Amino acid sequence: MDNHDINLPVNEGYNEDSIQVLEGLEAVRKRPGMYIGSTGEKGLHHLVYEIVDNSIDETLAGYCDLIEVELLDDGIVRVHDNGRGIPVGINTQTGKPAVTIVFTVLHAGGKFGGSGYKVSGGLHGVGASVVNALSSWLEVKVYDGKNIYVEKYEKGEVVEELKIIGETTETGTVVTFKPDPQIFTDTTTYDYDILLHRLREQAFLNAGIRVLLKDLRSDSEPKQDDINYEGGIKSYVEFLLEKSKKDRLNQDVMYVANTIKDSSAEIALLWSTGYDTKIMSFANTIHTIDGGTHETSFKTALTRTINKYGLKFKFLKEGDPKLKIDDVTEGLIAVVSVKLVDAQFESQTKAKLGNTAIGTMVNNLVAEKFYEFLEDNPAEAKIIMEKIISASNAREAAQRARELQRSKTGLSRVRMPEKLADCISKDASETEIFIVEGDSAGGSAKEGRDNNNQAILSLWGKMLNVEKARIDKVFSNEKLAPVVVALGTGIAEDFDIEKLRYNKIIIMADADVDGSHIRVLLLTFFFRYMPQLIEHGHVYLAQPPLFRITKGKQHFYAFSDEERDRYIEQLGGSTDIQRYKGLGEMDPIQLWETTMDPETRMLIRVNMKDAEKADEVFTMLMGDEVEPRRKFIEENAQYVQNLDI
Ligand code: TTJ
Repeated sequence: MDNHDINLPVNEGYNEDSIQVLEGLEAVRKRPGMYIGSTGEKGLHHLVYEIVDNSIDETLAGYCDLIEVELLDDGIVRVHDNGRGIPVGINTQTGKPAVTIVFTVLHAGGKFGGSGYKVSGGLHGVGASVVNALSSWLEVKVYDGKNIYVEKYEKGEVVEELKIIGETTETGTVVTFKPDPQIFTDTTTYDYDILLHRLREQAFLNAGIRVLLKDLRSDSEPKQDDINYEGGIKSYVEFLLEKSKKDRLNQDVMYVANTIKDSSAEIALLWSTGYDTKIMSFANTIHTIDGGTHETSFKTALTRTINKYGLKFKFLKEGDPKLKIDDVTEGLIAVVSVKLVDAQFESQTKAKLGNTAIGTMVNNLVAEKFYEFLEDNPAEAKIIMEKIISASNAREAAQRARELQRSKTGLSRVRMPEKLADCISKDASETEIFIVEGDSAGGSAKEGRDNNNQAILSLWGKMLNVEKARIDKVFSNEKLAPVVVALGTGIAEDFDIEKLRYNKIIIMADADVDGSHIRVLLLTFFFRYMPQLIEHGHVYLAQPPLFRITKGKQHFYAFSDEERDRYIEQLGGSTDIQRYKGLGEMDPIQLWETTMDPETRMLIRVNMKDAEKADEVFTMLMGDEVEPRRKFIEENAQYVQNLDI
């Protein structure tokens, strides 16, 4: 879609007579909040947006290709564009120049009560007079290709009437103003980054506009940004992806757009490999933080379309549970931008769009064009469908797990898992739980521990075939259910760190393939369902030794080949070396000495990076590609001293 189509002036005959006079300005200084939201920092910055919006309208009409915003000393701002210039001719209704009316009459606008443009941002283009009223002084210069005009105001009133001050061949408008410190009592200092953020947003939403933002204040470093995105909202999605620090799931940003009469809708979207959802919606370039008809329609239409495609192309079977909005939007980054005449804003913050017709338009756009896109790009569609179905499976499993958990907590006391050998202390700040794979290792750990503050949970059941298992299946398999019950926190939305029953959660597994699997599985599970555990540093990996070196009555433990060789050398040979193939080979005393005794053991605290890595390995292990899986198993088959996750 060509953005430049949207904002053509209503009629070519738009001129000084198109301006209608509606009401006076006194009200603005009396109740500034009514017009700019607040007189704090937000309101102060709003003044700039109100002025710049006028230049953007001129750009979108196709008459202007550069807007400069300069921050000067004393809180003064200058906005300069190279458009046609505000009309200076006399308006017949009032006998005043049109430009004077623009700056001195509230709600002055073009014909039909609008701004002279079909679609306009800001307060429908009425903002110039509001800015003027709230400024100690304001000066407007108009270049009309022949003459340079200037008019000056103080607190909204004309102090020097429009006059010619020179000749020019150029066209454009320059507005310089100083926000009134009597109104903006909190601050009159502009924040460069706030302006940059908003102007960048505008540049994304109006593909092709170019804004130069300059900081020329003597007390700050000279700064400048040249903001221009030819890719429009597609560039916006790329920008949001970069900010999310996630990888893209599908290659290209998808883009669909439609224009019907005076309304337009455009959507850009991409899935990342992450789990968060980022949907930014806009109406007439105003960020609708509370969403509204356009955003709701987007989400429901997207979900319906994905379900339809999934059924038609056999990703889903008839009778499978329907994919939900939460599944479809997991990892989604999208920008929805609609432009329409007479936008209705609702909600407390006026940041929710209410027009129902635009919802229908967005719905049809997704149902038709996005569906077509999926049909035309089956490879991309497959990647997306698989991600969504995996999200759906995980959600359903979490749901089942929560129900299980709830039904258990419904009892007066939660029944602890059978395989938990709990500790005596109930003071969670000093307790530890060792999660141990395998009954024999569990047995040794149970005997060797300090039962005052150390609990042992042995995971039972068949060793899990991680390659074939999905995390949700694993959970419903009840492999992980005892872990959840023992920790006491609940998972996902129900997670409550206050309920954590142990300060340290220590994963104790062998240094072989099966051990790697259980580590990867547990860390992935924590990462996805209880990330706070890792964020708060509660999760650890135990470090069992690989060798026991005996000489006479002395014995030593080595955690690597190198360490073993060093001991042998130091002890001068004829030593007895025992190699531990697994935790199960250690007797309780050995296990305590080497791995569990807080005085001598080594623990590795897991951070979010480790967990993320485990999550990636898990995804790889579950995936279709055989080669990386084979490699992982090969590498891990030789055990590892350093972490294999
Ligand atoms: C309107 O249609 C006839 C030709 O001029 C059009 C117009 O008003 N263009 C225009 C206004 N360009 N730039 C502005 C403008 C720029 C600033 C910085 C501030 C204001 C209030 C308007």
